[in-house]
Amino acid sequence: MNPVTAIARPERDVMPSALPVERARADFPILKRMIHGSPLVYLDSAATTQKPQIVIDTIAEYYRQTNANVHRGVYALSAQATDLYEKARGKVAAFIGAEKTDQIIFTRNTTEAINLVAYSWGLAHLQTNDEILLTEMEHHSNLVPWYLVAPKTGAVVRHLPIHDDGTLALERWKEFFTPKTRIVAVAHTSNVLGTINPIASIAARAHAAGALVLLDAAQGVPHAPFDVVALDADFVAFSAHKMLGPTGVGVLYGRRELLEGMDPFLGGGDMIRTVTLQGATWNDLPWKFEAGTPNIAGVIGFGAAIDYLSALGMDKVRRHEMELTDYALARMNALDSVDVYGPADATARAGVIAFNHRRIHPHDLATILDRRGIAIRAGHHCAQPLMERLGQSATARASFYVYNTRDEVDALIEGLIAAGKFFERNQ
Ligand code: C6P
Repeated sequence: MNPVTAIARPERDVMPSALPVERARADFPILKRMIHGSPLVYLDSAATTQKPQIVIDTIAEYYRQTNANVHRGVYALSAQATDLYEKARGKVAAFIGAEKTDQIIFTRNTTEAINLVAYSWGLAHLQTNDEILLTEMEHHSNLVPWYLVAPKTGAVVRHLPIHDDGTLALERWKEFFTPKTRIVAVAHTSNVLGTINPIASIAARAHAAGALVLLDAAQGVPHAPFDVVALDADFVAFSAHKMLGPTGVGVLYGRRELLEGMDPFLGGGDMIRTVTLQGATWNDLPWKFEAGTPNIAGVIGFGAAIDYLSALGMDKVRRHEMELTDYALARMNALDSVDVYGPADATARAGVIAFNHRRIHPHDLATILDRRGIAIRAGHHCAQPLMERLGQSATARASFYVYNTRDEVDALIEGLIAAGKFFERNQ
């Protein structure tokens, strides 16, 4: 394909997203930054999202007006801090359709939430030769905790394969899901391929055989309406920082009877009912799993992020990302020099696109694009087994969120074409 054809923008225009993107962009102060003399084009929201002014202000206001420890003081300030903290828990519960607020446990991030389940549930329930079913597309956060816990229990880890198009090979389910499978721990959405997995169908299969289902929803909850009851998940893990909230706050949702039956993951202040010289008893849910002073300001800021996303409307967020992804896929597929990974159809995937330039290493590509103000991620994306399956040591990756525009996709494509020309000239 000649470069002129490559630059041509596809005619396949879709209905413009109902999301007020330009208005939303004004809410994100960082988007006004210039990087190497060009406006920032931030295409790495799968790693972490930018924060709207309201989240930044809510955190600052908490420290200015309400800072005190939670669940401890009888004085007004502590009661107010506790109230804000617990209200944020309620917002998270409503956002994902949890039946009860006490099913929401605040952790540091998705990683800690999955470790909590692997240790607290896994150590108590897994036995020799039990099986833990993961998939080939998992992030290290949903691999390594199981690799740590399995040998302590004698359990075995298995991985459901994927097809070349980046979808799960569910037709091979019976080969990998056996009478010994106790838990299926699976990404709701791949952080590399963008694949949105058929969770309700996976949960139905697992539950029919008495196994549990844990969802790594780090790339799921932030991007579309999410209903834990409809998905019938037993555990769901996700991170605030991937949905406009601050770093240092994650969530574990759990089915109540499971959480009630589990021992604490960490011990210390706030998670106990009584402590004597002989031992201790545990607090009620959810505090049983929240040892020590939590990230109070972060949780309250997360509540503001949830309000912001809810006001935008998660159905509109999903549609906006799907339209951008459809547009970006069309433009990338028109470039001879670029290979795209994951499902071809934007309706089957989230707004994350892993790709490689045939002549340029992803790290070089990311560096060249950075000179134009374009931030993409390059590397193994904490998914080394998936890289091996793709036959790549690394890929480039662009990911979208509520503030990204078609013009930014165009800037990426122009950057890719310019990088190709630059490499041809310098070889
Ligand atoms: N993926 C990415 O650039 P933490 O770091 O605990 O908030 O999230 C871990 C995690 C777990 N599962 C999935 C599917 C993820 O995408 C991530 C984070 C980032 O893809 C950082 S490696």
